[in-house]
Amino acid sequence: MLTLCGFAASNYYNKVKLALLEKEVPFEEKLVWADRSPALMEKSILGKIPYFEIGDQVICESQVMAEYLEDAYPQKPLMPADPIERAELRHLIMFMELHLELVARELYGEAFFGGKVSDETKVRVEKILKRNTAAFGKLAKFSPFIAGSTFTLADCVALAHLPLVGQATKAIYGVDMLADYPIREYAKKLGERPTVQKVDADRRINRELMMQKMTAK
Ligand SMILES: N[C@@H](CCC(=O)N[C@@H](CS)C(=O)NCC(=O)O)C(=O)O
Repeated sequence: MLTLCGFAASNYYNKVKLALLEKEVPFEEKLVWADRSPALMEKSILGKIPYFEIGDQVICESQVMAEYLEDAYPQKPLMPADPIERAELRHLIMFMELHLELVARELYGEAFFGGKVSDETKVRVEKILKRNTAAFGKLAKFSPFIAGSTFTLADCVALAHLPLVGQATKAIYGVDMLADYPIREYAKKLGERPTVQKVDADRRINRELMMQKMTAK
């Protein structure tokens, strides 16, 4: 049995979970907090979640996990067959992860968790995000899906990450730096899918639990 390990408040966890649900791959979930415990570090070399346990085998990194699913469960594909189209889809995914989410992630401590981010970091991140959010329009289609007319792995990524990037920039700079894009409408439309509703319901419950754990510390 395929086991998805991690916690449902995590955007990377939810990217993979949505792919599993969309592809109708049977799986179990195991709650693992990113607590750097020896047990976690043994599975995931940087102590990051999500990861898969498949018998004794562990697969880390959400994109590697998602592409493993494409290889192992080719039914209900979330990537096109054509190599060029696959490359374009990977480009869009990589752009959202490297150039939007990973950059905005530096703001999350203050935006979502009551921490403090230095002014130097805020200035640096804002400069990078200005450039990257402007360029994003050259790749994202929203017609109605992020990569065009069909639901793909890029939608699992976009739904997991884009709202966070918007919320984090709004919280730190007072401006949603993705406001030029129809993300609210897009998320609402995709929110009609039972798979997306399931991921979101579990995310809310787990986020409550995570906040309780953090305040109890
Ligand atoms: N590149 C990784 C990123 C995963 C990631 O950053 N996960 C966060 C939770 S959303 C985490 O485990 N953070 C704990 C840490 O970095 O120590 C992936 O795609 O799986």
